[in-house]
This record gives sequence, structure tokens and C-alpha cells, in this order.
Amino acid sequence: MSKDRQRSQGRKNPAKGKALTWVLGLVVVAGLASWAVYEQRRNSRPKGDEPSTGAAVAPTRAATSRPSGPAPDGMAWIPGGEFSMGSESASESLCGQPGVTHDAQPIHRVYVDGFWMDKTEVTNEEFEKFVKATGYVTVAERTPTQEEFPTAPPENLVAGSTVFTPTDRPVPLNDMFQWWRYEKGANWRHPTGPDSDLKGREKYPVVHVAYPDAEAYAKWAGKRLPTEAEWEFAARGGRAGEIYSWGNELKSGGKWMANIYQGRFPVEDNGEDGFAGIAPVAQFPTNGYGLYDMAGNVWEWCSDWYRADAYEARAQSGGVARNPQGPDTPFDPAEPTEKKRVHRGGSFLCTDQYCTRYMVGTRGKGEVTTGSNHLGFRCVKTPDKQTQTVAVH
Ligand SMILES: [Ca+2]
Ligand SMILES: [Ca+2]
Repeated sequence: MSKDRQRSQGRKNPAKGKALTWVLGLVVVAGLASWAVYEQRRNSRPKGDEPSTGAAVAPTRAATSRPSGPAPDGMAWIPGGEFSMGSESASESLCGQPGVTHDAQPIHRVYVDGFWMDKTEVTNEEFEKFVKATGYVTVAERTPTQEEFPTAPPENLVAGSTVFTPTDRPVPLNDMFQWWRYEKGANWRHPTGPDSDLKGREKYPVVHVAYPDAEAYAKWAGKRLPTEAEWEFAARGGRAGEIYSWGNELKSGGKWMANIYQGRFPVEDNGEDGFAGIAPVAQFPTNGYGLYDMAGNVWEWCSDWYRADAYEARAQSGGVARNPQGPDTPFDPAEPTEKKRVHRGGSFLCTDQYCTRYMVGTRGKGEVTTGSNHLGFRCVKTPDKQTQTVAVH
């Protein structure tokens, strides 16, 4: 199937409400209008009531306690403690979307208890064990029903997911539909469409997982999804206030530290970091806590609802937020009707030309039933018994 035909095919197919809503101009207009109101409110706030953007970063104070039992297979101990959460807007690119430059502000203090975390993103072979054991069918494999989308023509009710497709020429970076298409038959078993499979991809991160899929896997594995605060504490690896999980330079000693995108986005990924597109897990150095791919490769689901103003609200309540679980309800001013949860870490498609979310304090977001071929997850686990004396240093 030609690229053009794929794209036109994709535009005819609904994505269970997500790609469908993407193409609804009304939603975009409503989103932009809401964002304008949100920005106006921000800008009209009396002086002195501004969030403390650019607040001083204080050192991470990691707890020294450890759980008594051995590490679960494939997991690393994250000691927990107190840290400065968030990012300076000056270090973010715009990503062509409204609302992304302030959502990681202000920097504020957060404490999390210790926990185990998967060292890698969940792989295809791990996800397959779950599916074989439970018969679970992912959201992308389910056919949307007429009840769910009463106005959709029956021929558009097809199972599938969103897949990145390079453009054949440079394009303005303000319209993501130029490089995303809804692909019938794309799902975790068929990452780029029905003609693709998992042969040789056993150690690649599983993709096309919607939030309920990730949650179901975690439950089966006796684990859970990380909160956004746990994710960022873990990603920083004990360091504080740095741009990346490995320091302040994108390349360390001349070497790429994560699977991101080099070349001209979205035309050609030249794979200078060793991988054009997705990579098997654990191909780059670990961070300070022994975790792989906390930047890049695939985005990772967190359990927090996404709100653009979540940090602002938390900072305004003052003090150190202890084990924050995220807002009670979602709200993205850019797409107010969508229920989104947080994504973290960026993906193999992130580039300094477009979306620098491999920066450790920055945030992403996604509608909960929407997967794609650059979105996966990893799990965490709270120890049964913890000698949590919380000795900080
Ligand atoms: Ca790459
Ligand atoms: Ca990742």
C-alpha cells in the first residue's frame, strides 16, 4: 500500500474516538479557545500571585533505607526521598502544541516513598506472557461499536491504532496529522500495521498499549503503574535540577545517551544514535538508579491524570508534597473534552527540532484509550515490608 493511500485510508478510519476527535476541527478550535482563556487567566493574575517559575532547585535528598527482601526480577530499588520536581520553560521547545511550555512549572519540592521499578520498558515478550496467561485483548485490537460512535459509518468501525509515517518532504511542524495516521490492524502484535509482526522484536518495548492495557498488565504482574512523581524521582537518578537524566549536555563524552531522533523531522531519521526508529530496550547507559531508557525510546504511561496546571496547584498549597497521586480529574486546555493521563520520557521521535521531552523534568500527555507505536510503559512495586526509616542526607 502506498504512503498516500495509507494516509487517505487512515483519515477515513476512526480511532475509537481518539483519531476521530483529532480530526474534528471543532475540538481543536474549542481547545485553542480554552487555552486562550487559560492563558488570559494566567496573564491577568495579580502581580505577586504568579507561580514561582524558575524556583531554585535544591539537592535531592534520597532516603537510605532498603527493603528487606531481594529485588524482584528485572527491577531496581528506588530509594525515595525529597527532590525538586519540574522543569524550566527556557529548556523546552514548543512542540507545536499549545499548553506544553508551562505545564512542568513551577519547580516544587516533592517526597516519595521508596519503591521497586522495572529497569526497562515492558517488552513484547513480557507482554506476550501476560496475554497468553490471561487471554487479554488490548484496546487497539477491539472493534469500536456503533453504540460508542453512533454517527460513524459502519465501514469506519475498524480496530487499529496510530502509526508514525515519515513525510516525503519537509513540512511545517504545526500539524501532527502530517506524520501520524490511523492504521487499520495496527496493534501490539503488528506495530506498524497488519503486515508487520514481532519476529526479532521480542526485546523491543511493547507499543500500542492504551492506559487500561498497561494497568491490566501491571495488575497481572503484581505491580502498578508509577505516579508521575515516582517516575521523575526515579528518572533523575539522585541528581538534581539537570536537564537530562545524565547531566546537562545532550551528548555525554560525544556519545548519544538515549534513543531519540536525529536528522530532519519528520522526513528522515538518520539513526546517528545507533537506531533509526524504535530500539530494543537497554541499549544505552543506565541512569544513577540503574534504569534504562528513562529518556527516549518509547513514552511511558504514569498513573496521574494530566492537568496543565497540576504543578501550579501543588506549589500553591505549599510545603513538600508527600507521595502525590496527581489531580482528581483530568484537564488539558488544548483538548478539554479528552481524558488524559501523563506520559513521561519522550520517544525515538523526540528531537531538538520539535519535541524535547527527553528532558527529564518535562511532561507529556495522552487520551487514555489511545496507543501509538511510540508509547509503552514500565511498572513499579511497593515492597511488602520496608525498613523505611527515611534517613535523609
Ligand atoms: Ca534514534
Ligand atoms: Ca522510555
